[in-house]
Amino acid sequence: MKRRYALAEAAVSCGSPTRGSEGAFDALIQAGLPGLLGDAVLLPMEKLAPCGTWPEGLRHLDTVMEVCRRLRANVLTALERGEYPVVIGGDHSCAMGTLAALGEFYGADSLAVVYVDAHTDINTDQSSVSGCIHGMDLAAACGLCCDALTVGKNRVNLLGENLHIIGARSIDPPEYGIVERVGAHLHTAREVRERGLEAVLAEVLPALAGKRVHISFDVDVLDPSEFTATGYNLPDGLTLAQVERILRGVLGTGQTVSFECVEYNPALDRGGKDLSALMGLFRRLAAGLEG
Ligand SMILES: [Mn+2]
Repeated sequence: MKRRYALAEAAVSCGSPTRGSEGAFDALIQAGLPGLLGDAVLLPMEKLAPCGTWPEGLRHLDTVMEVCRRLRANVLTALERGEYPVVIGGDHSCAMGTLAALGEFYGADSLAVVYVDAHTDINTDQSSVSGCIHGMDLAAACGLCCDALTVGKNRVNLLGENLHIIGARSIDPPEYGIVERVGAHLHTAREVRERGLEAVLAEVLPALAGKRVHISFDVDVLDPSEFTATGYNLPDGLTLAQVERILRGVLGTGQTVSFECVEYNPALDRGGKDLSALMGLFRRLAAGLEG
């Protein structure tokens, strides 16, 4: 039986240097996303006060963690009601809230994450140069960060071997070491280009067997020729068709338990071109979000 979708808002942008992605949920709702998802349940979030000046250290820690705590509670509510969470960021720091709920509900050991992103987001609070928390969510999920970045009662402790990053092309030097240390699977945009996407998927998809899978899709994985309404426009990205193929392949395993789309910034979307692209992608995937 099809589960009902729960569209959960993660109204946070100050885990990143760019304001505006906290408006993505409202933009997608207005564009008709709930209808596409069979009249999804809405789990909106009260917007917190705008982030002020740029603090030192872990940037806007309190705001980011407050959003993550609220998101964790909302995602848990959806899971307990038997709904299928679709989280709309916000910047990628919200993944800490989503993964806290998923780890708690399903058990971290049985959880795999397919992370489609131009970045690896696996800096710890120690290795990060920028202090931006949206670059630390995977390290936090793997239990590598300080307690201040723990969302629920306990760390998630996702196993690195269950982490599959696809499309990365902006990776900080320390992140390579962290990826290797935790045993995560990194498939860079360059690898996708050189070996072909099908070769990459032929490794990723079988490795998901027996797991419950969370898809975390950062729109900045897309090439700027097709999508620019996001904080980073990095050349040599993936095409919309490639992203659709990845998502369809992972959804096709029938093992996905949740989906997350982050970093769309409507404030940077002149004429709503990228909103249309994103809605098109959702439309083509809607039937198969549950696999
Ligand atoms: Mn990113």
